[in-house]
Amino acid sequence: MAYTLYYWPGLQGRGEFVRLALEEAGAEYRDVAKDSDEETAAALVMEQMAPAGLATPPFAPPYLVDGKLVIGQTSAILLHLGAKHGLAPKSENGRLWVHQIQLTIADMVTEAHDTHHPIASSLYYEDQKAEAVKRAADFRKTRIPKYLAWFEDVLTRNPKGPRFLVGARLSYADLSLFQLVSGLSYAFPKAMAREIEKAPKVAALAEMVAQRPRVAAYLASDRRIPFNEYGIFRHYPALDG
Ligand SMILES: N[C@@H](CCC(=O)N[C@@H](CS)C(=O)NCC(=O)O)C(=O)O
Repeated sequence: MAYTLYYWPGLQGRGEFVRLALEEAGAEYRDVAKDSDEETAAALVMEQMAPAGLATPPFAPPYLVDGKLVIGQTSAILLHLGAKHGLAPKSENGRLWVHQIQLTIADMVTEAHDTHHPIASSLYYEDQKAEAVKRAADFRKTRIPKYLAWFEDVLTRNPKGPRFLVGARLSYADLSLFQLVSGLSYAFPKAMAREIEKAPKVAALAEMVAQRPRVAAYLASDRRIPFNEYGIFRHYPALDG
């Protein structure tokens, strides 16, 4: 088994960005979240994060074990997988540009999470609902349009055309943008129906990624955990509009 992915069971979360890259690459991997019952899987994720003798313990899941390498941070995992599986350009400029786009996607993922947990991740949504309603209103009004406009602009400026974010080939950033658009559309169906119309190249990219044979097979399989209200992208009607 080439890789082991450690992530919380029962939700897509940030682990999904890694899964999409592994699936598109056709890589063999063990997904700890799906190996056993949820309690055992969660315990394993905690246990293996900082085993004795490991000098590079990740701060939080997802983390990927590749032989002796243990890599935390979604964007760092993707940087590694991108280089190994041809999911990023070979040039330093291209590699950095894909990484920069991924980090921007990661920023938006955190902001999406913070719409339902604006005060503390350790509190229930219901205990911070009033703040969540305010935070989500701003996210819908200013942040979704600003990020989507930036992704649209990146596609428009790509000298090789707007099919991919970078150059003329698929990169892990394209997979991640697909996941971001899917998650936002699940969480904020009303707002996204409005906003994605203003970003037609982003919408086309998301559609194109969904139709790639390996991604389509993965999405149709039981390996794809459905969106739910445990993950980052949660649909709470009070937060949409
Ligand atoms: N910046 C990190 C964030 C990692 C993260 O926040 N992981 C969550 C699950 S999605 C977690 O379990 N965090 C525990 C914590 O922050 O204490 C990444 O992109 O991977």
